[in-house]
Amino acid sequence: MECCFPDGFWWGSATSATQSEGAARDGGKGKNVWDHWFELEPNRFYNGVGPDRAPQFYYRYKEDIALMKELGHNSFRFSISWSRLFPQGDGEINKQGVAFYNDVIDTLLDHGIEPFVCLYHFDTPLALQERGGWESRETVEAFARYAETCFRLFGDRVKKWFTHNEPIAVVEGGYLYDFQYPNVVDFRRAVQVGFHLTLAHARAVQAYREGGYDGQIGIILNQMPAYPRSQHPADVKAGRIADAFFNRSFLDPVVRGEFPEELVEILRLHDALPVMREGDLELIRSHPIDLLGVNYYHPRRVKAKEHVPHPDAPLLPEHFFDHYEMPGRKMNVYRGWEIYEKGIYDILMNLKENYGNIPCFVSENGMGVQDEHRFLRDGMIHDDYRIEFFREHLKWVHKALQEGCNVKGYHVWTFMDNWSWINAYKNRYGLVAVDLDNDYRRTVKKSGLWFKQVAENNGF
Ligand code: BGP
Repeated sequence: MECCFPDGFWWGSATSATQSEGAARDGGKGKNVWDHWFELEPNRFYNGVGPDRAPQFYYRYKEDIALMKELGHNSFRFSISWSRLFPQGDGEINKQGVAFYNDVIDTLLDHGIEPFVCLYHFDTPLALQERGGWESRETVEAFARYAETCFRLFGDRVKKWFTHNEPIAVVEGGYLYDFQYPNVVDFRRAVQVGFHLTLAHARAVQAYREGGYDGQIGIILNQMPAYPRSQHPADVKAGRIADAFFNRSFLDPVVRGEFPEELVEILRLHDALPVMREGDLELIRSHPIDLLGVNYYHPRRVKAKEHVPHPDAPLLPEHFFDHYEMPGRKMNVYRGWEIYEKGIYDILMNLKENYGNIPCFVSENGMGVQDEHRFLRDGMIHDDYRIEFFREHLKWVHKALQEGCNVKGYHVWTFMDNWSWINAYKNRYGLVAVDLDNDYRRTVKKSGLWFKQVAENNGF
C-alpha cells in the first residue's frame, strides 16, 4: 500500500443536526434561528429550500447508520439540535428529543460506530436569539446548562465531545458578512459574540471536568492557512493578521489558554475589546481541550492592502489585508473554491510545532459539486474528482503522521448530501446521493465505495 494508517485510525464522516435531521417542526422541537430566518426570507436560500427538507435523518437514522457501517465507518460525528433538546434553549427538556438521541447513539454503538457528538453547530435556539443570542451572557449560561445535561444524559456512552463546530463561522456569518441570522454587520458586536462563544466553550469544558466523565472533550475549528502573496514583509504581515483573525482567534484560547497578542492589540487600537467579567480569562486559561477537530476545505491567500480603507467604511477584518487570487491555482470548478492539498499538512505541522502536538483529527474535508447529477451513469454518481480530492489530501495527512503529527483520524464531509444553510442542496458533498424528488432516496456514489475500501484496508 502507498499509504498505510495506524491501527485504530478513525474513518468516518460528519454532519450536523440542522443539515441532516429534517423534522424541523416535529418531535417537540423548538425553533432555531434557521427555521426562523427561512420563514422570514425564504428567498435567501438556494431554490427556496429550507431546513425542513434536510435529508430526514430524524426518521431514517436506522437505515442511514446501517449504510454507514456498510461504507466502512468506525466513527461518525453528528450534532445535537439544541432546540430539539431544549425547545426554549433552556428550562424544560423535550423527552422526545432525549429518546431520539439515545436511540441514535445506541444504534451507532450496536453497529460498532463510535459516536462523536458536537453540541453546537450554528443552530441557536430562537428563544435565546430573541434575547440577544451570543451577544448576551445569558446564552453562555444556558449553553453551560445544556452541555451539562447532555453529558449527564449521554456521557455514559459518548466518549468524544465537541463544544462548537466552527465558531468563527457564527461570528463571520451572523455579525460580519451576512450569511447567517441575525445578519448584523458590526465589528464590535462580532467580537463580543466571538468572546462569548469562547467563554461558553470553556464553561462546557469546566462542566465536563467537574462531572468526572471518562471521555475526551474538544472543539471543531475550521483552519484556513493564510498564505501571503510573497515574502515581502507587508504581505507576510497581512498573512499573520488574517491568521490571527480567522484561525488563532479560537485555536489559541482553547489550546493555549490565551488570545493572540496581535489580535488583542488590533482590538485595543480600534476600541473593540469585548466586555468581560473578572474571572473570564482565568476560566478560559484553565480549561484547555483534550482533542481538536480540524475542518479543512481550502486555503486563504492574502496580500498587503493596496488602498487605505475609507475612514467611513465599516470596520472589517479586510481593513488589514486584501484577498489575493494566486495565478495558476488549482480550482474545484464545480464549487469555485481553490484546492490546495498541502494545506492540510501545513495545518497539522503547525499543531505539532506550535500547539504541543495536541491530539487531533481531520473532522471535515470534502468537495462540493454543483449539479452533480451530470455525473450519473448506470444509476450511480461517478464522482472520480471526489475520490482524487480525498486521496490527495490523505497523502498529506499520511506524510504528517510519518513526521510525528498526532492525527488520529479522517472524517469526510459528509455521509449523504445534506442541507447546507443558505446554499441548501446547491453543492453536493455526500458519499451517498440523496434524491429530493424521490422520497429522499439514498444511492451510494462511487466515492462511497472507494471510501469503504480505504477504511476497511486502513489505507490505499
Ligand atoms: C463547512 C461547514 C459545513 C458545510 C460545508 C459546505 O464550512 O462546516 O456545515 O456546510 O462548509 O459548504 P457549502 O455548502 O457552502 O459548499
